[in-house]
Amino acid sequence: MKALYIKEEVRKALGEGTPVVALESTIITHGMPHPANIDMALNTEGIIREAGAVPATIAVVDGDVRVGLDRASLETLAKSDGVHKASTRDLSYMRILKRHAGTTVAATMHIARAAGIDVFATGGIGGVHRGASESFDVSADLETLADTSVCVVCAGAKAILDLPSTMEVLETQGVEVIGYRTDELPAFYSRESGIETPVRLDDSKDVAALFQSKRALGLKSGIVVANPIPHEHALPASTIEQIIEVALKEASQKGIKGKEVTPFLLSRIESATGGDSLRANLELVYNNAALAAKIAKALIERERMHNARS
Ligand code: PSU
Ligand code: MN
Repeated sequence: MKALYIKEEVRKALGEGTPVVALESTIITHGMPHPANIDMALNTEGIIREAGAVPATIAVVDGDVRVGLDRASLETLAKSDGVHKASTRDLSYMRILKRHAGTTVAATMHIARAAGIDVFATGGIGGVHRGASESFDVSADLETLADTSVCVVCAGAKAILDLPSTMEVLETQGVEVIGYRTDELPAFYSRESGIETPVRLDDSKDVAALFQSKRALGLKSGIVVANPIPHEHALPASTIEQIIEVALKEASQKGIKGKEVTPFLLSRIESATGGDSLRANLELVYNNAALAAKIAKALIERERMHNARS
């Protein structure tokens, strides 16, 4: 049983120094409904290709950990009801059972790093849940960011989470949170959270430089690039907050726990906002994919310059 199945196109790109961008798959299997999910997956890969990089969507297919998926696998993941959600601790179990699973940010980061991919685009990262001081519900995404050297491009984190506590944990773990062309941590559907980002960079080349500098120092944690949703697609934070409060109450009444919490809240927000939040979600993912491709290209450029000098 091979640990990783890397698609030929991705393997070739990595060998030749063509930029590669990893993509997660829980967003496909548990983050949005069909058929919006398959459209999103294909469009996101298209945006990365147009920008001159190679997309590598990561998932578990029939128990195989795959880096780079063909269209048939993407469709299987997008369509089937019985697809699992795999974070880091679920990966080995999914392999033994030969299941299909979407990989979370944590699992995708781990696999990307093992495959030699430095840049990863997603929608939003997981974090500290509201009420975590009672429930201990903190996403494994944060643990993995602490010890996995990957650049994660996202639109911040959803306000279903406790954003100030999430920022505290990232600080403890040595994870830079870079506001891309913003001083404020974006909150997924909206550009505002009221929380300042510790670092602001306005150029993808500077993001690449920071990431490389961090590696050069031997620092093992990842970095988060928080890229706000474009103005024209953003939703007002106050509308979303009201919906989240209702969804959180319902989750606690129903006793939703563990890895079911995030998908439950996401689907409630989706239905309460109608098409608006889904459209916003798609647009922010596309925006992140385009930026991730730029960062991946800038990183390769820097590596070339470095090798030419030495
Ligand atoms: N946040 C979103 N959309 C998502 C997720 C998070 O806005 O689809 C997914 C990501 O895959 C993330 C996972 O890694 O949920 C976090 O789940 P948990 O909170 O169970 O760790
Ligand atoms: Mn959790």
